[in-house]
Amino acid sequence: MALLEILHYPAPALRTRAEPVNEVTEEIRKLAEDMAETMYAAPGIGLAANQVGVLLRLFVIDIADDDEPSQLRVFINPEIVEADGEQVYAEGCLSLPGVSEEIKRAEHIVIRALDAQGQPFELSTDGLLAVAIQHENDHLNGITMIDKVSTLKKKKMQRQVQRAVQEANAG
Ligand code: K1U
Ligand code: ZN
Repeated sequence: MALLEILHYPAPALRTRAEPVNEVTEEIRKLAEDMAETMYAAPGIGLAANQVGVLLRLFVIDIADDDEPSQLRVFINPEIVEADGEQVYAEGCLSLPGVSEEIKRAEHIVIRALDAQGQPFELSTDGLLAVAIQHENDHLNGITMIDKVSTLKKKKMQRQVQRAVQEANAG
């Protein structure tokens, strides 16, 4: 397995719609494994392929707490087929370091996707898992949290990201 570089806003890949995966091959499974390792190392609860510069429709999620067994989920060519209700959650984003912002999303969703074996599945879920799925699905469509806030908040978030990246580069 390998750690991948996580791109930071405003990298062009974060603004680009990803393409469907044609076939779930060993190469795609290896990418999903590397993305999972990168997500755990960050640490984070999700990671979309755009965030590591790969423009394919695939993301990984694990919302298990540190004291729980890991529950890695791989979503390939995901489609949110139902979305209802409303919830607000203070989200983070590994591509927007230093930022936490309350984002309004659907409370309950139904998603269809392929798993790492290429098998179709459907998941009906709510709460944090639904938030994380919507966040990662937005990444695949070239949308980040910064596109969901007011112009004033957007400017604040851009400054926060610049500062966090500078601090990280300074060591
Ligand atoms: O896609 C990403 O940028 C990953 C992002 C996912 C996410 C977090 C919160 C709400 C919606 C989507 C993150 O994982 S940010 C880091 C984070 O949430 C976290 C980090 C350490 C422990 C627990 C959570
Ligand atoms: Zn993100």
